[in-house]
Amino acid sequence: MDDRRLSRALSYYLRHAPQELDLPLQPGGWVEVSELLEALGRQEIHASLEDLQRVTRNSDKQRFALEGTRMRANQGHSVPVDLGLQSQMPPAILYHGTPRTSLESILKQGLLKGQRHHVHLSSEPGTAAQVGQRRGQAVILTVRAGLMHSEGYLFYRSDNGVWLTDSVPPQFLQAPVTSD
Ligand code: HQG
Repeated sequence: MDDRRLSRALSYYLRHAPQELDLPLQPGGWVEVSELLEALGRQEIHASLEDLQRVTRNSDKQRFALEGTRMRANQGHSVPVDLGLQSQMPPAILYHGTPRTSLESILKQGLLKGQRHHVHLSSEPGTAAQVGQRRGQAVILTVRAGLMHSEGYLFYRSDNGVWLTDSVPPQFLQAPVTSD
């Protein structure tokens, strides 16, 4: 299995479907590497510790963490998991990239977390553009995170630098910049 497919499989099982591997997530989203490798093997995904280390190291967005004997996805879960993140003060402005087709609904309803645990925000517009472009022509929304924080909204920062919050009401969103 090439690294790209292994990375996809790890994202899927560690964020969304640990139960399919019969592998309960420990607090923080961790699983034992030995058990993970064995469970992957049962799915005909044959990988070694070195493969996990390489995929973790090379993940463009630092999706995974390997610590001691354990591995986890840093964020993006849809299964219940407590990542143990402390809320912190965000920068004044954060960015969210989304396909143009979602814009009207977002400006009406605000940003909603959907299947994930949080709305994902980026500190750089470039990163937000990449996220939005996954699904078509992207627009980048500016989020007045500092103002939200001063009004009591909580923000978290995942180990790989993604800013997370529960929702962003429309009054904290600013007109989008088109990315080409
Ligand atoms: C949109 C990937 C209509 C939202 C990425 C997004 C990121 C609304 C989609 C990470 C809406 C949800 C997260 C509303 C939000 N009306 N559409 N009211 N509120 N949306 O994938 O932020 O590769 O759950 O704009 O790179 O796109 O998985 O969130 O388009 O970092 O590591 O609903 O996932 O990282 O989509 O992406 P997602 P996202 P990984």
